Amino acid sequence: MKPLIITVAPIGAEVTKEDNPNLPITPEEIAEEAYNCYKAGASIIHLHARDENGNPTQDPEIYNEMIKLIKERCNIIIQISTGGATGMSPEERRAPLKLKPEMASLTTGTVNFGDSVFYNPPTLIKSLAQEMKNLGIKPEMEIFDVGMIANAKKLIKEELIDAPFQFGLIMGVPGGIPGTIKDLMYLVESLPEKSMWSATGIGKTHLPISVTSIALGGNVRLGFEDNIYYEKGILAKSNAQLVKRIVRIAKEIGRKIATPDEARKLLRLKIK
Ligand code: KMH
Ligand code: ZN
Repeated sequence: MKPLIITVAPIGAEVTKEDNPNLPITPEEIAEEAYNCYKAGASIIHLHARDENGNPTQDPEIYNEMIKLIKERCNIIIQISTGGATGMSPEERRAPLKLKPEMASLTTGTVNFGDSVFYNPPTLIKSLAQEMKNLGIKPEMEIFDVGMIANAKKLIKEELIDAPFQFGLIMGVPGGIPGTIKDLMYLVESLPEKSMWSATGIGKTHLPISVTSIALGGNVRLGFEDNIYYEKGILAKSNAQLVKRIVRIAKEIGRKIATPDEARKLLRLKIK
């Protein structure tokens, strides 16, 4: 099996310090957390940004500051969010692409998101994919429900995405595909040829989805964006604590851990 690529998503847009006081918010806190996760074995960081009040923002200046501080510490791959938070405008969401990160997320469909709607109409998906292609940014196609794979295949057919096609299977969002093993198998079997994938399960689905993905030869995403608990009723102390556990499990079942440079090679990233 190929080495395991671990993506950490330490911030997200929805979780607050009230939910877990260990949530990193400021660029300094986020950079330190990135470094600790890198040391623990993460090779990609999925980045969201928060303003000085802790609210989600897509302000490129804040992204720029975070990226600078992270790059001073380590060579973890930066994947910025173009999803931001529900309700943000397309212009806000795409703004940090101008920083030319190595990777960016690209959700390929609209989905109910708890009590909100995460709105991704075809014109937006296509224009984000085109912009990423023009800039040489590798998209990670975020799949919250099965129809999004069909939309991703359309982008591939239109030659807007280069192989290997990187998919992030984000399971268990209320409104999206549930986080069961059966659903994971269905998503994986529905992916096109030349795909790579990582999976994450929201909340209590986190561990079963992670362990199954590792055993199947897929990759994993973890972190406070998806899950703030270490175990039932016990909050995680840090994102790095969650990375360390996955590294232990992976090693026990014979998966090596990819370094950022190994992940760059496997994903064929273009931007240095
Ligand atoms: N915060 C969600 C509404 C992404 O980063 O691209 C969207 C999200 C996906 O987190
Ligand atoms: Zn995200």
